[in-house]
Amino acid sequence: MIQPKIFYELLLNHGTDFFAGVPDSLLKNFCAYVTDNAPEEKHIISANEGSATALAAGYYFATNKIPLVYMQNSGEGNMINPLLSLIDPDVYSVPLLILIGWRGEPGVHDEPQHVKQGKVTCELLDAMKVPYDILSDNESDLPKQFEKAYSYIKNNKAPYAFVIRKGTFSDYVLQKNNVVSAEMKREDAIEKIMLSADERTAFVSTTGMASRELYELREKHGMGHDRDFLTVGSMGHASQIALAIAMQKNDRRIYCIDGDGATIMQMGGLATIGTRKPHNLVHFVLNNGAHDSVGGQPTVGLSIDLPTIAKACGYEKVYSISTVLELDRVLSEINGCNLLTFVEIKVCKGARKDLGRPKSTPQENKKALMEFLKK
Ligand SMILES: Cc1ncc(C[n+]2csc(CCOP(=O)(O)OP(=O)(O)O)c2C)c(N)n1
Repeated sequence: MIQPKIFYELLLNHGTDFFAGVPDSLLKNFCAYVTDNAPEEKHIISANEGSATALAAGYYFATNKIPLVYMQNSGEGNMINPLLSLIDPDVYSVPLLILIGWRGEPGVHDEPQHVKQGKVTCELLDAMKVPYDILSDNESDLPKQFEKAYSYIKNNKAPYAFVIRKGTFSDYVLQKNNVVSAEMKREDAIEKIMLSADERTAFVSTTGMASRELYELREKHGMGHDRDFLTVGSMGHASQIALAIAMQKNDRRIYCIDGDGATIMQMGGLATIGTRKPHNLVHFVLNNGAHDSVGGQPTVGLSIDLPTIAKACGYEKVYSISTVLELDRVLSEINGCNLLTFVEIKVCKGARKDLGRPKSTPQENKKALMEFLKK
């Protein structure tokens, strides 16, 4: 295995001292090391992977140094546009090192949302003519791999990727683990929302642990899963799925359970919702100020005022709450109200150690929801 410290120092030795990206579970030890050790002006946890790519370009224009962008392979799609229309040698020709966590690597068991992305991770790089190497998990191989990567990047003023397999980095525990002082855990808040909704309400939940928790809470209460759409992939898009359902099914309520990282990743969606104003949509954002599902690295969720942004986008009712009492009050108020609503709930980081994963397949999930919506 590779110690994150060794890898980080090799990057510095090759002149790379700027890091931008979105955290990933496979890169979590490296991301945590960078969060703790890179100076603040040299590390940006970006809204999405496309933004990270553009930040890297800006850093290069200002310094002439080779930046690094890190991401889960789910983020390759978000990166493609700036990679091909900004970074590419046919356009501005920006030297760049990319780290890609390889979820769903063929032959390695993973969740359904990673399977297709895992199969095409390297093919996408091939199609974009970005050369890559699968990073060895043996530290003694690194100097050679770095040599090859950096000589390509420098000679061609072009991007090069390291694809990172599961288990490549050894453990590193995030020290800057900001504590959110809130009464509830994400799962407590989801349980209250779930139990407060009438039986015709459909739920659309976001990527990561929120969907896993909703699934398990339905099991715990013997409620079945047909009214939930679990957005297991497609980070940041749950609210748009919810919007379109709400507009077509305006005789029932739609509850979107979102995360702060996901909301910020595709924040433009708030403007679309706010201008459409579906009266039957309630958008809950469980704000723990972190990418909790992939290691707890910070988001800017607690440094910005999400309810004010939602209000400015056109949401009619907005709340920001952090206690059980407030949540109870808001949930009962919402029940009698027919206005587009945004509820920020500040929750603490962390999840149960024994949190499971959905047992039904995405297609079973979709079929059940579509039947439910017909009723
Ligand atoms: C496009 C994309 N980038 C990165 C990921 C990896 N990922 C999965 S969940 C998650 C964090 C989500 O954070 P947030 O929405 O705040 O919810 P939390 O985990 O804190 O509950 C990330 C980064 C992904 N699935 N898709």
